[in-house]
Amino acid sequence: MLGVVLSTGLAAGALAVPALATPAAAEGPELIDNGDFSDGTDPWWWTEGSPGTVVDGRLCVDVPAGTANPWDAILGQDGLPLTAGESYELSYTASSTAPITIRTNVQLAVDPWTTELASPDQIGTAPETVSHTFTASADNTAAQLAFQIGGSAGAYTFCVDDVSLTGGAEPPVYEPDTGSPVRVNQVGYLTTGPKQGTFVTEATAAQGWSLRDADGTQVATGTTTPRGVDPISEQNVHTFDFSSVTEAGDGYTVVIGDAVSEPFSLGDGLYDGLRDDALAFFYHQRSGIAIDAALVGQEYARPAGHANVAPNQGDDNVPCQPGVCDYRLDAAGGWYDAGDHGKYVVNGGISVAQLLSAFERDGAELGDSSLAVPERGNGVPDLLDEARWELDFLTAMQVPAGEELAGMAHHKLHDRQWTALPTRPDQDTQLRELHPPSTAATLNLAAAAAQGARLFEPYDAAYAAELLDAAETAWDAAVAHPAVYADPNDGTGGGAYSDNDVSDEFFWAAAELFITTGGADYRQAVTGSELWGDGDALFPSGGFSWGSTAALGALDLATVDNGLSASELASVRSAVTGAADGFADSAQGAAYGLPLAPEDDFVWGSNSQVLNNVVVLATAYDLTEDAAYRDAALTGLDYILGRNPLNLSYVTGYGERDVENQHHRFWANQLNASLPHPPAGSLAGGPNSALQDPVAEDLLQGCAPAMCYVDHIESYATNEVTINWNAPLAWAAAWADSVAGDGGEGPGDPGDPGDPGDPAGCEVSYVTNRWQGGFSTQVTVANTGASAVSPWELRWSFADAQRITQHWNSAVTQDGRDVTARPVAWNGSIPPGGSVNFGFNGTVTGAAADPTAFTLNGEACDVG
Ligand code: 9MR
Repeated sequence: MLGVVLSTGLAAGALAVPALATPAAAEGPELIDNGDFSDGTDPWWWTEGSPGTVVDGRLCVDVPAGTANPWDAILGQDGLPLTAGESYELSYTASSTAPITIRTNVQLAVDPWTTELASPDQIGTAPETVSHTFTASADNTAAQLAFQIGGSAGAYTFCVDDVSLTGGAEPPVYEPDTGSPVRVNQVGYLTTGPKQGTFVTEATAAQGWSLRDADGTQVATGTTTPRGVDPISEQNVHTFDFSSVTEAGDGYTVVIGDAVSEPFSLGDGLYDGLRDDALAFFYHQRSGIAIDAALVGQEYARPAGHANVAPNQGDDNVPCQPGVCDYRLDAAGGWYDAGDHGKYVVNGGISVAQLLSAFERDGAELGDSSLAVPERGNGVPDLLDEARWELDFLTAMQVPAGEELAGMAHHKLHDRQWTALPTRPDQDTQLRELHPPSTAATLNLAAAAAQGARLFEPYDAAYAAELLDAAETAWDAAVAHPAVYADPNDGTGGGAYSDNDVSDEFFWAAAELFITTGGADYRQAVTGSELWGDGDALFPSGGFSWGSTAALGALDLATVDNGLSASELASVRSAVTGAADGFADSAQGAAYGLPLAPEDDFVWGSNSQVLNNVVVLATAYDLTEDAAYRDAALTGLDYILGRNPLNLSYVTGYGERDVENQHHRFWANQLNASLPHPPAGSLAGGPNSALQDPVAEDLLQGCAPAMCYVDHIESYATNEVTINWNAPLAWAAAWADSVAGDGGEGPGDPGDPGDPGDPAGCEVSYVTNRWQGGFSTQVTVANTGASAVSPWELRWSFADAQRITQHWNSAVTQDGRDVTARPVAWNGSIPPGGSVNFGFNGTVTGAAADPTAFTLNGEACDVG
């Protein structure tokens, strides 16, 4: 028979009374998650050195000999909501292999750890049920239950089961504050872009809307279009469209009846700040380097994390998990993945690749001294400096030569146990460990390093060669070990990021290696892949992601100069435009303009799925200049920035109703007011209809898919920040900035005619194939000068009557015999030592000599 011990908490200040005498406490809702350990150990945590495991349905913690204080070994659970004045009952059943006195505390989860309950409880060798009641003295959205079980000379095992904390008022049903029913992009709209919004109303008939400027003056009117019940929000909605208004200004509002939208701007400079802030996120997330107040402001400065300064273990000499390897790696540096301090090669690969792609598309705004990074002014574009921080980490995770699985990459490196919120990176005491290599990680490394190699080539050829060597070694290792998968259950102390289908990673890595090297084996791996020619496999409808990366390869093959034949190029480009057609249709059909197919779930990180679809749409626009793609890409950004069912901007610092409590161990202001909120430009993961964390489970039952989100720091499954989510935000913002002012008739800034960059030395190769009545020409323009030519403009005159009828990789215009070639969106800059290729077809009869004189930005070029 179990003994029963009943008492009241010390903080309640009363003598022991039977729990039955306080029925109100017992009647409240259950606040402990997984108190019977039927779901394993989550979300319980314990201190290092006294690990817990589930044994026969109980959680058992091995406490080593010689702990000095009760708090030297703790088993705890966070996130317990308490209401001042309400009474609570805590109960549990526990035993210990040696009799001990523990301290059972319900307390503030941060210093000064103020207790609501603090009870010394005797635990014997037979299981006994212990019960306490207490009255909370203060409101606390996230209190902590801590069993302090240390403080004895000997070693013992403490086991606990059926932990329950009930009481408090039944929490009111959570009703999100959605503000105005008139939903807009709270940042604003590009002057020549689409301008649409959504109105939530029970009305079924069209309503009048008016657009007001900052003075309240009406500048346009119209009527809404009723759209019925929107499936993602289950709201009855109308849409409205004021695209015809192009007058730039701030403080616009849309008014419908007595409802007024949040204010927004019309203008073309809306996205450059977001681009820079979204990129600054990566500097903030750097491991192994102090975050400098001069670059980020005092609030966000912090000491270097995991730099081997106590109490950190340091990432410069990291062992493997027991049994995985017997060497150590210096894997200092890199970016922390998210709100945790894990560093993952899988997720690091896609993140750095998307930053590199932003640069590869249009590096004009991402050059040296463009970002707040410590390497400003070193002659290398700042985006590449930031990327190098992660590329160095990825290559450091490679298994050394001579070891088993040499050349593969360890899947990840992280804490042995989850750390509590908040924990600043330099204050993390956990052991850091390398987890086994995986094929997916190895191919992430191969792809990202191959892309990095070609982009670093003009700036640091030796480093480019190192990257390429690492990439080729990784590729060979992946080919030799094509099915080494990460364990889906390896999720303690860090995320699992497991992925048992690596055909997409093989395609992506092969594509990057082929673009960089032109190698025949890589070409074969691209065109011989089961994914080649399968648009649906390359571009899954829910959006590409860390686990589905083929699109990264396909997008680069479609836009970056490479050795595919014209018909192969056409095939991969049509996969891009085919996918974009689907997303554009979805956006047009959706009342919130969302480029996500209605049947696709709102998954963990849904905002990044939206943004990755924006990347596909934007690339399709770059390729075709079809305004339908641009418009859908921009309405995708509208959704992220406020035109959504919750009327929230999911980017901190942008929009009137921006989120600010994302899950993060340093930006944890919600838990400790001395810590900052996330910095401007931090994207929240967004709605996740699977309710995969305790807060979401508690608050969001029954939510409509796009409303399964809460701006709460403990809701890690809806409200975390992550490098692979901020990367497409940065890409999309950079793209939107570059097409601002573009009316849809041509690509934006990179080729802006009439504004050529500085002249530089150049050499032109001009090769023509003739046939009866026609010709096809390939041109290579090499920059032989010392600085980048951006944008560029090549001119020549035909001696004869050639007429250009078709062109690719350049905007070519002909006026009589005079021809001008300018960049398309992705080749606006020719770096020193770099070149651009483009081509055209034409018609001609009779003589057709090749031109022999060319000027680049007004300066004569050599002809090679
Ligand atoms: O982004 C990841 C998401 O796709 C998965 O469903 C989820 C659960 O495995 O994990 C997410 O990644 C988290 C990672 O495991 C640990 N760092 C934080 C990441 C974002 O929440």
